[in-house]
Amino acid sequence: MSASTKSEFVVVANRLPVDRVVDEDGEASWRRSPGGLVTAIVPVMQRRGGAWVGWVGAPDEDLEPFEAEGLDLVPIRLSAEEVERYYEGFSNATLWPLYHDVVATPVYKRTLWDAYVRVNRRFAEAAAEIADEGAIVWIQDYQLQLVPKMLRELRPDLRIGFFLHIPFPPMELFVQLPWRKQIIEGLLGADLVGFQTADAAANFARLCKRLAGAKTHRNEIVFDDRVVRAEAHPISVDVNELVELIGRPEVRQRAVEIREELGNPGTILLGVDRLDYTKGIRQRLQAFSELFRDGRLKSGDAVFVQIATPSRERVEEYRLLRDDIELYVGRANGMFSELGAPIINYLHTSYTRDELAALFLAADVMVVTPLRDGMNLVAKEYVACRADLRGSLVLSEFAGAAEEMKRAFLVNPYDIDGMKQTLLDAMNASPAEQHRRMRALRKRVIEYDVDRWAHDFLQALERPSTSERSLDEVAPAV
Ligand code: GDG
Repeated sequence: MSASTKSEFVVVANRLPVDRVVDEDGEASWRRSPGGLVTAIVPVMQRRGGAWVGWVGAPDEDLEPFEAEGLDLVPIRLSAEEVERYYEGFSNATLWPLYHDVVATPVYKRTLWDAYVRVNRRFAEAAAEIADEGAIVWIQDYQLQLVPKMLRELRPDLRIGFFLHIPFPPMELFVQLPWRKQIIEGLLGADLVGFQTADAAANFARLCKRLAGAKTHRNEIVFDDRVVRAEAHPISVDVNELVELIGRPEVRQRAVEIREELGNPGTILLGVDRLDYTKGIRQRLQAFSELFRDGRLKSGDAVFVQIATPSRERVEEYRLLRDDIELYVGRANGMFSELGAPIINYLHTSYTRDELAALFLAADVMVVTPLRDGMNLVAKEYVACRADLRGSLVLSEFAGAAEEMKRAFLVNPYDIDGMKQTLLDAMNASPAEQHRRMRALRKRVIEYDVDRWAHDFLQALERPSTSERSLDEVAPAV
């Protein structure tokens, strides 16, 4: 790809959609990263001829734009200090806890903010450079909330969309942020700001009014003589990919083996999460092990498999969380297991998609109990894999997914007693009840998969803006 090539469609995300792989001879190449976002957006890029602006994932890498997996990739360089301050710092130690109900204490430090501004500007400049006249630019997630405004200043001709993958907090929490006005105005540089839920969009609109003096009318926000729309576009999963996986004989065979390896327990419960303090891993394991303490379950009745994928290991809170969970698992197993049959199988590692699909097939009860979550794709992946209409989903009310998945066994993860009862209800659900619930859940996930999500967002972004109508007409003074 030459430096002068321009693209009509540009995605801007913290990470590029490829990972570097090194073969046995030390030869490095790029492979498409797994994950719903990449799977959803890549076909759109292939149709439109798009470019992707992002960081390669390692510090101090100076790479020219390159092509991989048929994609035009524009790498952004981050120094080791920027990784620490912009990524581990402002993104993951400030914004992440603030946007997740302050379940950990956010770090507010001016040096982190300064790095966030500097890196956001670098992304905006790279996008401005690569975008064709009138191009569509789609910016992703909380690491890049200043990019819409910065990019609009550089390139007012562009059509700019932004999608936030994590929750957007209510005003009472957001106003803690010393740089709250800058973030709101940063996002208002977009034509369309997409959120996982209607509540998040409403929180944003309210803050625009309060902090930026914008006028709002339903989902339209008038700011700086432009109309910005705030809409819910709940992300989903690649149902076709998962259905193909569970159709493979080796995956089905592996599901049978998993049950055997676990000692053929009465019920297999499963949790699959990045090891993150927002995911409620500790709370669910506590509810489960208290059922043994109370004598409502005994060894052999049930086994909990908790996959905890390593995540953000350089951030202090994550190190503490790991210690906390591992101590808890050790204690619970020590107290309630029998020789050779731990009640909790805890695995701090990451697995292939095939192995995950086999685990989903083996699990009788999928337990998804975040304290707060933008959406939670694992809940949707489990449902997509249960073409047999068996299995039960226990789902936190505080996951974005709960808005669409009312037929799950919904729980408040802070209510340990309530969660204990719901786990038992899910374990004891009759096949007929499992069918009824799973059929309803699958209907939604199949109809509204990740292709549909990307398509709907982009269609909304391209829709002739109401700003072409009279502003007074769309936004009477409120
Ligand atoms: C953010 C928001 C929102 C997990 N372990 C392995 C593995 N995974 C895959 C899962 C799933 C993905 O990672 C995790 O997605 P989630 O949605 O559950 O959570 P976050 O990572 O926090 O994602 C979230 C999402 O963005 C999308 O907008 O839903 O709310 O927080 O796909 O299956 N994949 C593999 N091995 C593992 O060990 N291959």
